[in-house]
Amino acid sequence: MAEPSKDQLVGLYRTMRTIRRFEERVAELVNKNEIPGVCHEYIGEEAVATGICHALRRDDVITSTHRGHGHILAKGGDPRRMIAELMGKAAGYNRGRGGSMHIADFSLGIFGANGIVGAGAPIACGAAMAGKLQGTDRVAVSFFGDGATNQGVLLEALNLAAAWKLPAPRVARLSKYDEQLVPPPQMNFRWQSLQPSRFWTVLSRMPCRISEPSQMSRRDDSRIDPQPSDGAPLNQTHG
Ligand SMILES: Cc1ncc(C[n+]2csc(CCOP(=O)(O)OP(=O)(O)O)c2C)c(N)n1
Ligand SMILES: [Mg+2]
Repeated sequence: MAEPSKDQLVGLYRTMRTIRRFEERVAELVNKNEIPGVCHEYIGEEAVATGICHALRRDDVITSTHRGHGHILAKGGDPRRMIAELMGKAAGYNRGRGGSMHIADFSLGIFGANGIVGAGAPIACGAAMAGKLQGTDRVAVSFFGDGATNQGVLLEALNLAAAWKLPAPRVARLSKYDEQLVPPPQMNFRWQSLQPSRFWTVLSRMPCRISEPSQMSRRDDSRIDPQPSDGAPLNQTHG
C-alpha cells in the first residue's frame, strides 16, 4: 500500500482529533447528567479506527463494539447526529431511542455499535457474505476487544469467515483490560499490513498518543460543535 500523502496524513490527524474532541465533549455531558445511559469512551484508541477506516471505501461495512464512537466517526458518521442520539434527541441516528451502543448508518456501511461483546463479528460475516453473493469486492470489518476473544460467537464467526472464504478482516484491539479500566498511556501502537490494500489487521496494544488539546488550533475542534437543523445548540464545545 502506498505511503499516505501529506494531505492524507493531515486528514488522518484531523479524524483522530475529531474523535478525541468528541469523546472529551461526551465526558463533559455525561458528567453534567445531560446524556442518559452509558457511554464507553474511545479516547486513546483514535489511531485504530482512523487507520482502518482510511483504508475502507464508503460501501465497505464495519461492525463495532460497545466502544463505538471512534469507529463511527472514522467511517464518516455525523458527530451532530451522534451527539443528538446520545442526548436522546429526535435528530439522532436512532431518533434518540438507541443511544451510544446502537448507532448505525447503513448508507455509510456502519452496521452498528453493539452492546453485546463479540456480536459484531457474525454480523460482519453476513455483510461479507452478502457482498460476495452480490459479486462486489466489498469487505466487512469487525472491530472487537480482547474481552471478546473467549466469546463463542466470535470464534464461530472466525471459523465461518475462513471456511466460506469471506472478505471479512477482523480488527482486534488488545487493551489488556475490559470495559472501563485505563491502560498506561505509554504503551505503543503498532499495525501490520498483512495483504496489499484493503485487508488489514491491527495488532494494537494501545494506540499512539496524540497532542493535548491545548497544543491544537481551535479550528480543529470546530467540526464537532453540533448544531441541529432547528438551530438550537446541542452543546457548547468550548464552554
Ligand atoms: C456477551 C456479553 N457479556 C458480557 C457483557 C458485559 N460487558 C460489557 S463490556 C465488557 C468488557 C469488554 O471488554 P473488551 O471487549 O476487551 O472491550 P474494552 O471494554 O476493553 O474496550 C463486558 C464483559 C456484555 N456486554 N456482553
Ligand atoms: Mg479490552
